[in-house]
Amino acid sequence: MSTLNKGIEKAEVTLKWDPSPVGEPDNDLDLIAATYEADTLAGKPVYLVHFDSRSPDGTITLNRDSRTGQGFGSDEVMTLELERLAERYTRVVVGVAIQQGGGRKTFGEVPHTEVQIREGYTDLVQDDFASVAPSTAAVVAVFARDADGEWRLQKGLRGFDADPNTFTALMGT
Ligand SMILES: [Ca+2]
Repeated sequence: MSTLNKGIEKAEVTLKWDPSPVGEPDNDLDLIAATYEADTLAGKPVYLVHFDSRSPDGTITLNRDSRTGQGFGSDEVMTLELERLAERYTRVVVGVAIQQGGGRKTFGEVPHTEVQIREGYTDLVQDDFASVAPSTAAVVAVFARDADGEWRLQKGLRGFDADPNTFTALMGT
């Protein structure tokens, strides 16, 4: 009977933002996905996907990354083939972190930041980070399996005051 309640099979996350003014440190935002097993200790992902880390089974892919936000269209793009994830993975948390190399930088200081999550042509999430303007990183969505094992989306941005590395340890909590 679960065919009537089919979950999300494949999702695409796109992120865009504006570059910093000439002479100022680059605006470098990173899309990050963290994958968890049901019995994982809170906050400890089994693996991470970001500009410097791939998923071991190729189910979550960062198709495009940017260190500056320059250029047209999306700056970072990530594809999550949720229906291909092994059953033991029960949760995937998607977040965005701002590189802090040039000093502390918040979402409020990066113009025209926008994240979208789509399944096919259906918009699941669209957000401009206004609600987390004082934060330096944010969870943007959580995909979690329901009782039937189907993937469901839990919406809602959650801001963190952490650098990207620290954020990866916090985003599952
Ligand atoms: Ca980046």
